[in-house]
Amino acid sequence: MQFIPTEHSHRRLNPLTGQWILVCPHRMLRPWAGQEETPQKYDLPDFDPTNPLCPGVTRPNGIQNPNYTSTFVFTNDFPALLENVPEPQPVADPLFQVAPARGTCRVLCFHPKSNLTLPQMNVGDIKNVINEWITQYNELCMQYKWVQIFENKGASMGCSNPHPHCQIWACSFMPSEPLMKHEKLRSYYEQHGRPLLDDYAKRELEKNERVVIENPDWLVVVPYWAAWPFETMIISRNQNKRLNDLTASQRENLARTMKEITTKYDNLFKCSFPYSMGFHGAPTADEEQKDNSHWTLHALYYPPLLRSATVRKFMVGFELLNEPQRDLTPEQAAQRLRQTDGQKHYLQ
Ligand code: H2U
Repeated sequence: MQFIPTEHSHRRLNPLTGQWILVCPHRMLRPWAGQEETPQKYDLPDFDPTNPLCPGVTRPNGIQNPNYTSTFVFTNDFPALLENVPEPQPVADPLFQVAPARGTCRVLCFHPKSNLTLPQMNVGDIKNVINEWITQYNELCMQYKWVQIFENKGASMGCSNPHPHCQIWACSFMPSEPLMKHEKLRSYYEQHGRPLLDDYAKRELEKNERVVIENPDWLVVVPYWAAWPFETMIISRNQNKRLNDLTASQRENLARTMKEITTKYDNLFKCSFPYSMGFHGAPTADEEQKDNSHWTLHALYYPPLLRSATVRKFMVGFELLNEPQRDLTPEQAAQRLRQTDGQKHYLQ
């Protein structure tokens, strides 16, 4: 029998992590009687005086937000990381290793209106968000090795507040996932003399099986090794290593690209598509002086929905105990996203 990737189970390697992904396309046919998600409501008011992220509102800690008209950043009132914490003593015992963890956490509101999401904002407003990310990044990257900008969108991805916002965590250490990527990217560069993601972007363009959006600055693909059903990656095509390398026109194009992919996401199942997304780039602070030629700036979108606005993928059982498993193939997911309108939002 001949191997057909859309019918037969197989495994794919993620070269950024060394992790294998199990692909089981035939599983899309099974019936589903499990949990159903509740799509995010759209009938929110644009201003809610009880929402601590809205302009002019006094947060539970007594601090009043300014009457902001664009973006607004504040230090998280419940930060996971603090700048001044006592450090644990180093431990020799290999079974009880401990390391210091310092940092700061910020919240960045995208827009004064609570009832907008990124795909519903105009390109100018998204550009303001990108500029604010870069301002924050420039400030934090002097002191911290790793600055993680991320958005949790939708309650099913752990978002606690419907107001459009993201978080920024700046860490005194490189967390496990980027550290693993740092090492994989470096060993590919040492072997091939080129950044892995530059090579990957070129190969994806040649193959043209998983490309969702393409423009001179950015390439959006469902990665060959994607674990989540409609996972995508936005890759810089300009050898940028970090967010603050972007020129004004690359930022503008990033705003358009983000609007397009998130519009496609919303249009796919006609709902406010939940996801966690964030940027990965070369490490900062004392790591910045070192050779980071192996890095390429990219953004990752991890959306949980699988079949509809209400049926999501669960990474549980086999996945937790063994390795991620996906149902439809990355090529099928890319084709569906490519065919979905990315210009006009379905609510427009
Ligand atoms: P999430 O929706 O991704 O959870 O982000 C909201 C963040 O806003 C969350 O980290 C912070 C929470 O700690 N927050 C404040 O800092 N102050 C508040 O008054 C409400 C929420």
